[in-house]
Amino acid sequence: MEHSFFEDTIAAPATVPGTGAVTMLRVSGPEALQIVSEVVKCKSRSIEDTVANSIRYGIVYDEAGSPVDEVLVSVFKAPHSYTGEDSAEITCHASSYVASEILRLLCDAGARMASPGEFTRRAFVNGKMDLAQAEAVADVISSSSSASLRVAMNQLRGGFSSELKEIRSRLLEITSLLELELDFSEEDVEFADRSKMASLLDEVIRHIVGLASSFRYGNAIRNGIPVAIVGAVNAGKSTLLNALLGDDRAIVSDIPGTTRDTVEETLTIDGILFRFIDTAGLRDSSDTVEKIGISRSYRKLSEASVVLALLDSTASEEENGTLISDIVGRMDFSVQKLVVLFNKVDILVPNINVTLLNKDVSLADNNYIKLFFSAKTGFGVDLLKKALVSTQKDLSLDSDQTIVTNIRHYEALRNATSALQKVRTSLSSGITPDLLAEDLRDALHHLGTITGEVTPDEVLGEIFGRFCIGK
Ligand SMILES: Nc1nc2c(ncn2[C@@H]2O[C@H](COP(=O)(O)OP(=O)(O)OP(=O)(O)O)[C@@H](O)[C@H]2O)c(=O)[nH]1
Ligand SMILES: [Mg+2]
Repeated sequence: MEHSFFEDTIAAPATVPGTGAVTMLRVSGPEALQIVSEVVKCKSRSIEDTVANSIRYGIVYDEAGSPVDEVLVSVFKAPHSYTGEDSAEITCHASSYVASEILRLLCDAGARMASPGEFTRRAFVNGKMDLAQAEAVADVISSSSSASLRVAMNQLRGGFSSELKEIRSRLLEITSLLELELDFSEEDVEFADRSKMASLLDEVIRHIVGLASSFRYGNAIRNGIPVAIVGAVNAGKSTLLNALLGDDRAIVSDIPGTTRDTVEETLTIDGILFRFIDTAGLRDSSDTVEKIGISRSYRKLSEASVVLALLDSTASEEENGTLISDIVGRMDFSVQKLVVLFNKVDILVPNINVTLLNKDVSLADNNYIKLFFSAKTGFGVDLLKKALVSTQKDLSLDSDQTIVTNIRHYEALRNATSALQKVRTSLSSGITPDLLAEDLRDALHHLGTITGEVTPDEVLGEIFGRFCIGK
């Protein structure tokens, strides 16, 4: 077949068996329609003779001639299908027995079971999408917030890829300037305007560095914006986690040092996915295990995008002051935000109206938000949620901005940057064009691994192997 590189036909369920009303089985390959025609019998024309992009009703019979199920078949013809091959999607009743019977009949008729991600891999190999887009398919499937969906959709629709294409063509422009020079190297002339090249290069480097630096945010929206809950022992950190989740997730007790390991849980607030990390209380401890826990608390503190510092309002000002300076001293305010919660106000002032107490709280763009709070009664939880959303306000992206969410892409961008920086240094030190061209090619290579132009087979296998079967 003209459009495909594959000779065999694959089949697999594309829906989770056992749940829902129907199951969809996908068949793709040069013999897909022939095979489905054998298995699904229609009243008039066969599936094979059906026009593309239409849906047929048919009945599946087993070898003995008894009906297995009544199904609907969507017919696609190469190259206008997900994989770029002839394909069919059979919708049957969601009985795992029915599905496995139909799959068995399909395999008897010449198909074979698909391995994980094989349909998408075919779509990639057949040029229906590049590698970054194929990876976005998995991201769309696993997206759990509007932000992560938006980023994945942008990548799926080729936003990232077209940006890379632009970068690539600029680098090719520079490379061709250099190559022109190489062709005439005998004559010892310098064609390429070095300062023009340098400024072109600076622009490209800035662009790539910008993309790479979006990864911190991209990673956050994919896995949840990390919010570390830190504070002294017994301050109420685990109570706070439970209050936010509305669930008894972490153990709460009045014994200091209850939480030893970190406890993580995600929650979507206003379409933003947050990952809350309850940590071991900070104190001087001689207990080996607790000490390990506390060092983890500090690590989570420095890795978090938002630090929720929980103070016990009944503790002394001095104690709280020491704690806060310890926490603040470990933060980087250029990338981290701090929310200070004065917890247990219910003890401090019984019958207090916390809403009134917090009425002057400004959620404006400062790095520091202060709230009176009670994790136990839930006073202030709504305001805290608003505050958390407000900490992410300046990060809200316009919908077509490219955000890098994939560590593989991030590493490729980093590698491309360092190759280009080498070119940049060489440029000013007057190194010969052949060496410059080599580093440029290196940078182009790294960029090419993102979209899959030069991605080795093992890497492809690893990427598609993480997909589910039927995708
Ligand atoms: N009155 C009152 N008690 C609270 C509040 N928050 C937590 N507590 C109590 O304080 C004690 C400690 O709570 P935890 O949530 O376990 O405290 P923690 O900060 O996780 O403590 P460690 O895990 O030991 O570091 C428990 O008895 C809670 O019921 C609050 O807002 N008001
Ligand atoms: Mg705890």
